[in-house]
Amino acid sequence: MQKSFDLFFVSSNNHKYHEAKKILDSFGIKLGFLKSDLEEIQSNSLNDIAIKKARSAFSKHKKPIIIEDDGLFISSLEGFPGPYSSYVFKTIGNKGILNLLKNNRKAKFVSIITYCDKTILESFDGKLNGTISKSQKGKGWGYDPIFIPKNSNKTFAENNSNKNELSHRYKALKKFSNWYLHK
Ligand code: ITT
Repeated sequence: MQKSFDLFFVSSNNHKYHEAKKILDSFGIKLGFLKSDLEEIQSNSLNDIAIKKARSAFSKHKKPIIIEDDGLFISSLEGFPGPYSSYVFKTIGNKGILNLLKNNRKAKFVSIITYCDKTILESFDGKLNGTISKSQKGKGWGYDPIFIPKNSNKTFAENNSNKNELSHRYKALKKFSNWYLHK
């Protein structure tokens, strides 16, 4: 069964996997899922966190894998929660973020996808600019109810019909696919 996959997404987050799978399907790459809680180092750099996560995922599973590390960077908060996005979502959540914001609501989502196998370790990034809404809108996971991508007036939770064609995840996975299919 597992033989039909090209590589595996190692993560504790089902939502990230489902979006990544759809995106890689569109590039003809079959992505399996290894649900796993990976130890995350404390660092100000998504890149460093992603590299450590990828190394530990490969040494645990011994198969070609990708991992993803994301951050929501809010301009008026000097980039907070950034590399701490997962922890901040679990603690103060969207409500807590909204309470911290005043007029400047600029933000960006960043994704780092890191591939690791026996001999290769390679990272790819994707960024999506947007704004933080004034209240939570729509039903969606993570920060989707408060993130409005640029050129839209709806949060990702209100309208996710084209999320997988423009998201930070899509942009990083597109770069990854170009590399992976030609390596
Ligand atoms: P891993 O096991 O893969 O690390 P995680 O959920 O801890 O899963 P991250 O460390 O990358 O993943 O955390 C980033 C957080 O940012 C994540 O938990 C979500 O709350 C949020 N996030 C990332 N991408 C998102 C998206 O497309 N839409 C909404 N929220 C997102």
